[in-house]
Amino acid sequence: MLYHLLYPLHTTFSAFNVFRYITFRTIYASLTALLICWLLGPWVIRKLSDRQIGQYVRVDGPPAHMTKTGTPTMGGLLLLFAIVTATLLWADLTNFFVWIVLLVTISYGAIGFLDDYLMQVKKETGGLPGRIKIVMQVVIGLLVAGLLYARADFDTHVSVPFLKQVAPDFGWAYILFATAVIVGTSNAVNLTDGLDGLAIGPVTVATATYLVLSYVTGHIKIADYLQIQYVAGSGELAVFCGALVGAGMGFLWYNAYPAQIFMGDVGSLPLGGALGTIAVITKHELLLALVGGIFVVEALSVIFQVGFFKVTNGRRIFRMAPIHHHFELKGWPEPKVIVRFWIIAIILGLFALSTLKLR
Ligand code: 57M
Repeated sequence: MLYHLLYPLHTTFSAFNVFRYITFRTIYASLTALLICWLLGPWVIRKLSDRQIGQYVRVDGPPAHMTKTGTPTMGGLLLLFAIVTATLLWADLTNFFVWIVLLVTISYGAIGFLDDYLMQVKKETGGLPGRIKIVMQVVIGLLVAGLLYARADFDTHVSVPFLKQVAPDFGWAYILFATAVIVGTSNAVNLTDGLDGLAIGPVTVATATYLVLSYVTGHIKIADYLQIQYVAGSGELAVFCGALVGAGMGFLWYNAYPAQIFMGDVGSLPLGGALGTIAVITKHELLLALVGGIFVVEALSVIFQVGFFKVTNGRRIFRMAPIHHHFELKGWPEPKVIVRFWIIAIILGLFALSTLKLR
């Protein structure tokens, strides 16, 4: 909004010319979202506590988690408010991709809110049935992928990290592929959100990585120099990524161990959905498996655990899945698991960026 209100005044006040720059607006979207989370955090924690919206902790989890019972949850509402507000304030609102990512963020947030509400407020154990959750996510994913596919300039080739010459064209099947990326990332982040700050840390790192990827993909000269696909208008997604990074840091201030608040499904589902959508729009879909390697390992640990359990009639690969619980049960203190996962997330993000040159 500020871009539309203030940039046109640059002919009178030359200082307002700065609003034309994505870099400037990305930085201030980040600081705006950070401040919103940082300043409103204590009030949100108080309000959730007053309304007894506290986490129910399953008894079959790691014993150490029982002390977390009653921790205020649904903190994702604060994350979403900060991200959407900062994006509406600082992004170019005529940009189609910004609205696509906002659509996924808000709709997946609504699905998560419904799940949390049924579980935390209505005390309906299990919340929204998993099947209904997945169907709603897939429908939104197909809608978004269809809207992108319908654009005349949208390319259905899929770039492969490290291999400059390999970019298979998926054609109409790209719609299914893109939907799988969006829904898969959303649920992988959801599974990862099982220790204090364990999801928001890597999500913030991954989004910072896609902030850079969005900027270079939307910059015709840099894209040409790096020989990556140029996607006109995708640079504006850097402003959304900046808002998410700022909100993530602000939320982590309160979600850091020992957490004063959990994000709930209302936070984990949209964060992963937004990340998957940005990966699709910037045409770095497969690279997300590297950038979001923590989420991939978490999800695969569950898939292998459940599959092995069924095949061997009750034997397990891990002490408990997702894999963060395995390390907990091995005796790693929770903060050690969390920070070591953050370190790996940062390494993966840096390595993913280096693949832009390693092609
Ligand atoms: C999402 N939710 C956390 C919190 C957060 C199929 C199976 C793998 C499903 C999986 C599952 O239930 N996943 C749901 C993970 C939960 O966190 C809440 O959920 C929101 C995210 N969606 O925002 O509101 C618990 O995680 C802990 N937590 C923190 N700090 C945080 O900042 O400590 C969360 C955020 C919270 C809190 O204890 O209650 C979760 O773990 O449920 N199931 C599991 O992950 C379970 N694993 C399991 O059953 N493994 C089996 C099979 C099925 C693979 C096995 O290994 O044999 C574990 N989770 C629980 N109990 N709760 C272990 C058992």
